[in-house]
Amino acid sequence: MPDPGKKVLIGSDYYFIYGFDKKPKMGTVIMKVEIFTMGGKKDTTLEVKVDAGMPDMKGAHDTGDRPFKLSQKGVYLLPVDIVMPGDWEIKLTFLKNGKVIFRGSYKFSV
Ligand SMILES: [Cu+2]
Repeated sequence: MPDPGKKVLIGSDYYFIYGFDKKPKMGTVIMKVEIFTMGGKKDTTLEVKVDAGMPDMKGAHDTGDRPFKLSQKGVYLLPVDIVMPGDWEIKLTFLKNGKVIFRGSYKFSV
């Protein structure tokens, strides 16, 4: 995926912007995702999940797919625990009516 803060297209109907509440470092970071229709209207009808882990340490810290929670402002939020320095990867999955419509990943170092 493009870097945090950039638009990421989901097919031809939606785009989203994802980010963290702070630059990821040891401890808990809050991931956030905002989804918009192509017309720029906020959309909260999709389901979003994230799996976080260290690619070089398969299975050591993988969180498995966990669903984001929707805030009252329509922002998808989820805390992610960064428990070790090194290379991390988050994998996002977007579903509409239970069907996967987008998968993407982002790697970062802590
Ligand atoms: Cu590790």
